[in-house]
Amino acid sequence: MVNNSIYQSILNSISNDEKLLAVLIDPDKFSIENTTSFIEKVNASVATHIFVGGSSVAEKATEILVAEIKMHTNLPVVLFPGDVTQITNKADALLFLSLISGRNPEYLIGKHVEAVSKLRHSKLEVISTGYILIESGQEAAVEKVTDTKPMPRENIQNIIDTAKAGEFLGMKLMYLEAGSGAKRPLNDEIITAVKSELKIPLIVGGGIRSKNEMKNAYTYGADMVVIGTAFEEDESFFDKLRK
Ligand code: 1GP
Repeated sequence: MVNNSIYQSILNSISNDEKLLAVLIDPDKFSIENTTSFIEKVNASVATHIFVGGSSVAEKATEILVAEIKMHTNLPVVLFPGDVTQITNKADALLFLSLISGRNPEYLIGKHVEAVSKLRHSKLEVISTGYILIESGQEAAVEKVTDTKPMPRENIQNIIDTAKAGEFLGMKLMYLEAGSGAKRPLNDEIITAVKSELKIPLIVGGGIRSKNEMKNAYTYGADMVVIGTAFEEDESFFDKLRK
């Protein structure tokens, strides 16, 4: 039987008109001693998912952190890996990312092939996800690590066509990204245009630092918002997002 419970629950939430929020934890920037208190805040907030991943993470750090997080929450823990080494069976699901804004074959198929030996007998729910990096005025870590260029903001048609191509290829989620720590989040025009083209759920992340920016992303069409840096920099942000 195909394990698709997390994906199915995302679809169910969307059909019930519920908005989703993922808190992104980068093992490279997070002190494991802080897990209990941080996850307590996540649990008390409107967050619906925990994403774990980063552009460059030490081997085993993800597995150790995910195991610790799972001891403190019932929220689904979803891997958002920067590399194959970050895949661990301790999580509930894996965003099987294809960097479709770029043209580096390693991030379109190479890493995926490498990942299979870890996934073949795993119970991790594998969710095929298109990942589109949009330029934000500064070089994103993803650009450096993957040696790809982001898509220019102005060329909206190309962004839409890329997202739609991902959907036609069978991707189950589309992740529209301004890059972690982006100075400004994606604008209404881009989110609205992409949303209007897609039948699959739309995830939006990068540079969202206030409740207002989060709400805007939902209003423009995001089904799920991902926030990482704002929580890393100031955990009191959770107080504004209490259930
Ligand atoms: C990064 O979209 C995520 O991949 C979250 O971005 O860290 O800017 O919130 P921030």
